[in-house]
Amino acid sequence: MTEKMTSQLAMELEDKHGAHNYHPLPVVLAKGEGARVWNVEGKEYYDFLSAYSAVNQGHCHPKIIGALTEQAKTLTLTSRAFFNDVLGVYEKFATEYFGYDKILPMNSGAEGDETALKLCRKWAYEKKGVPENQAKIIVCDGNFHGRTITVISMSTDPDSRAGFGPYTPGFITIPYNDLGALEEALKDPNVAGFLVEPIQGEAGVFVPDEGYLKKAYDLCKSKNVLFIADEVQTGIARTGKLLACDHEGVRPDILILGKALSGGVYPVSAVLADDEIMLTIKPGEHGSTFGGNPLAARVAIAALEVVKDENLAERAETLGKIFRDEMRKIDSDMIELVRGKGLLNAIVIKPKNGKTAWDVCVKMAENGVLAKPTHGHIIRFAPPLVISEEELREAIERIKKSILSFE
Ligand code: IF1
Repeated sequence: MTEKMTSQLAMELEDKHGAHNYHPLPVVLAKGEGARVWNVEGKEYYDFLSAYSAVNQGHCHPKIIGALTEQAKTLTLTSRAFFNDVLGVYEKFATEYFGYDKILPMNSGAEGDETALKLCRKWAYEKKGVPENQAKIIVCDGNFHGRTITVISMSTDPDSRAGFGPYTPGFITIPYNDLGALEEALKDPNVAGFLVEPIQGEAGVFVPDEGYLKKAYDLCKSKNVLFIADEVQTGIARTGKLLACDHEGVRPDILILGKALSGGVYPVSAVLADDEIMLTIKPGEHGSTFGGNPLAARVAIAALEVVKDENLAERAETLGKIFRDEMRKIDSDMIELVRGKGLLNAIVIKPKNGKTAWDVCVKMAENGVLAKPTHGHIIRFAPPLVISEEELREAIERIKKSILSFE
């Protein structure tokens, strides 16, 4: 390629040659470091999306990139037909880190969810005694677990779901944050699991009532039903604890992780569970070409070490409070509501003079802060957890200025 790259050219190339399954903000990024990214022309932004909470450890963290490049020069992929000398080290490290007997490594978050569903069904037939092909899994309205056919079969969002049928059966949908509905659904003896996001990310950072997770967990236990937490977005320090379930002292029977498990460097996901559940899947019954490769394993170890070394959970907790306080102080009737936990936050925008959350995001981008609207009227704010208080306050000023420009 001889033509000089510009933002315009990059957007034209994507439009012309790529599938049109996204509608991005007109910002073309070329470089990242910590909480900041730069476009092709060198304009600097604070990244308040963090690739949907994958880049919790900050862009191009030297320790994670070091692990990646070192391992990339040595051995990248063996498949699981053979052992490799890193996977077991990672498995020991990660199971001790999260407190489970076993880990099953995959790549994308959706694959993590698929794996958890398979594991739950297998457990239902082998341990709980559910009759063959009768297992049901309870899921929540407004959930987001990824893009595969089975995962969208659980979805209630028409954009994710419509036009892709027929759908996978075996799911019961109940309202989120509704213990009565859960109790009712649990009366079905063939229910094997309850899959839940501790905070619904895509739904607009919907934080359930305090005590919901704990009570939901207890209800599941009383019916011998597995409590399955999708912490792909909420996990790895994002909400102010290592896991969002930790806020209520809940230990999921099956835990799904992705995104920041690699610091956003490489697709790494995982499912964690104890032997009673995990060992129901036998050799040959599940797998992946790339899952558990030595590159992923090295990257994940480094990414998890960074979370502890740099106290990212505590940082998220403290900085999140500052962020919500400052947002609530902004004197604009466009701000209907500020909500969130740790550094996973959202503002509900009330349109004004025809200006919507999208216009606010375009204005923020002009002013050097990147965020993305979800469901039309909600803006999610999730900077890398390594952002300094000074950087955060500067970004807050830019956000304020952007919102007030519509007054
Ligand atoms: C896209 C949303 C976020 C997730 C949870 C599993 C997955 C995700 C809780 C699947 C993925 C992503 C995917 C990305 C947009 C994004 C997203 F707005 F769509 F909902 F983060 F909020 N569980 N979330 O949030 O993980 O297979 O993608 O690795 O465009 O699909 P994946």
